[in-house]
Amino acid sequence: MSNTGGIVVANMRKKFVYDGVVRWFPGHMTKGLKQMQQRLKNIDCILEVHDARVPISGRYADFSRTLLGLKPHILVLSKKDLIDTKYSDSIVSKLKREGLSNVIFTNLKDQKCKGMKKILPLATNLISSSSRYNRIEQESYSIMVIGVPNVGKSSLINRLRSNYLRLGKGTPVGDTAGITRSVLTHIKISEDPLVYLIDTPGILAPSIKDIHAGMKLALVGCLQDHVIGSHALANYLLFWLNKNSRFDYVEKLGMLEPNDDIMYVLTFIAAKLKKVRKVKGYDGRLDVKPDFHFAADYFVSLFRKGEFGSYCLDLDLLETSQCNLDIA
Ligand SMILES: Nc1nc2c(ncn2[C@@H]2O[C@H](COP(=O)(O)OP(=O)(O)OP(=O)(O)O)[C@@H](O)[C@H]2O)c(=O)[nH]1
Ligand SMILES: [Mg+2]
Repeated sequence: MSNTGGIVVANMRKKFVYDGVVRWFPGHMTKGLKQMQQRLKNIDCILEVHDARVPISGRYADFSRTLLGLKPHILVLSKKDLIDTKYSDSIVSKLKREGLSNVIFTNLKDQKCKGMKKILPLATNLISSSSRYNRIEQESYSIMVIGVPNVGKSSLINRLRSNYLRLGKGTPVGDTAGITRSVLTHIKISEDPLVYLIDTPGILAPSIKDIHAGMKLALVGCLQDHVIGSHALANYLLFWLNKNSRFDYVEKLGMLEPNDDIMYVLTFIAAKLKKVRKVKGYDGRLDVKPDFHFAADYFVSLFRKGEFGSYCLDLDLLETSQCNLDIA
C-alpha cells in the first residue's frame, strides 16, 4: 500500500457535489415494464438479479412493488467474484431485516459455483409450497427473471440452461446495459421438473432520488456511461475510494499519495499513458491537451475489472459500517 499520509486524508471531500441532470429511464423500459406486468399472472416465481457490489442500492424491488409480493421471490446477488466477501454476512442480515430471506450469491466465472446449484431447488420448493392460483393445473413451472440492466440476468439463464440441459445460449448477453430489449419467450432450463425462464429487459427506476444509489449503479455498469458522463463517474469513484480509505488506486496508477482532485488524477493518468487531444483554439492554432475523457474511462474501467481490489459499494448502508456518505 502506498503512503497515504494522514494529512492528505484529512483533506478529502466529506460530501459529493453533483449538479448534472440525469435521464435514467430510456423509452424501451416503459414498454418492458408493461410487458412484464401483463405476464405476471402466468408465472410462478420471480428471480430478481442484482449486482452484489451494490446489494442494497437501486434494487428493482425498491420501485416496482407491483411485480413483487404476490409470487415467491428469490434475490440472486450476481458477480460475487468482484465483491469483498467479508461483507456477505452483513449483506444477508441487512436484506433479511428488509424481509428478504431467499438470497443467493452467484459467480459465473466459477463453473462450480455453489449458488448456481441452489437456485432451481429453492425455486421449485418455493413454488410447490405456494398457492399457484390460476396456474395450479399447470405442470410446468414458469419463472420470470427481473432486475436492473447489465446485472447478468441473461447470462444466468444461459448458465442454468447449460447446467441442466447441456444446451447453448438461449438469450443474448453483453457487457453494456440494455442488451435485452423486450420480454422474451419462455426458455426451457430443465426437463424434470419442467421449468421455463422468461428473460426481461433491465428496468431502472423512473427517477433516482438518491444520487449515491444512482452513481453506484452507474459505476458497476447498470446505466450506459454517457447517461452520467465519464468525468462525473470518475469523480464519484475517486470520492468513494478516498472516503472509504481505499487507496489501492494510488499504487496501481503509480501515484505518490492519494489525491482528491479529479482533474489532478485524470491529468496524471493522461500524462502517464501519453494520451493527448489536439484542440483548435480561437486563433485557429492547435493546442495539445490531456485526453481527460480517455483518462476518466480508463480509471473507471480499472475499478470495474477489480484492479483496485474488490468492493461493496453499499458499505455505508450496512449496519457494521462506520462510513456515511454525504451529499451537498
Ligand atoms: N465478473 C462477472 N461478470 C458477469 C457475471 N455474470 C454476468 N457477467 C457479465 O455481466 C455482463 C452483463 O451480462 P448480461 O447477462 O447481458 O446482463 P443482463 O442483466 O441480461 O443485461 P441487460 O439485458 O442489458 O439488462 C456480461 O458482460 C457478463 O459476462 C459474473 O458472475 N461475474
Ligand atoms: Mg439481458
